[in-house]
Amino acid sequence: MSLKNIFFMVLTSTYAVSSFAAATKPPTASLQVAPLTAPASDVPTTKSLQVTSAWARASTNAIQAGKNNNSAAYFKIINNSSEERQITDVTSDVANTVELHNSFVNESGISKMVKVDKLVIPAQGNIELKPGGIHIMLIELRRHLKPGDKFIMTLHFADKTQQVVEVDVRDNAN
Ligand SMILES: [Cu+2]
Repeated sequence: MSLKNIFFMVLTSTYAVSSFAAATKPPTASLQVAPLTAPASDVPTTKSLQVTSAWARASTNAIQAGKNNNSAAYFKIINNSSEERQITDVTSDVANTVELHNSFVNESGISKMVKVDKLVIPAQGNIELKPGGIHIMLIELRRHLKPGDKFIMTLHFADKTQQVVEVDVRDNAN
């Protein structure tokens, strides 16, 4: 075999290895993102979570600098799968900061909130976020949330998947 042929073989095998590596690259996280148009009550599959009754408290004032312009979002989430799921983060463009919160009443009878790291949805179970309990805290709203408005929140799970939720803005009293 001539030196030229050996050189050619090395070249082609290098090419084969690199193209194989490219073809077997794991899918990027963006492939797992639900489309923005997905309705909140998407039909559940064995892998997915069903989110129902997603709503957020209307903000009391138009956004003004220095005002207490926070809100909170609530929903029920049902896990039909046989695996526990954990919400580790929530994002939305309606607020500068979005946090997972739990409410409790302290020994003086005063209602307090505490930030939590994650929300665990047990296998074949559900959790309900509601006023006075677990909620999604929307801190420093970027716009006034009026009753009848809708906005999008993205739930981020510990397994790196995401789920988009459409949230209805409602009056506090309703
Ligand atoms: Cu809170």
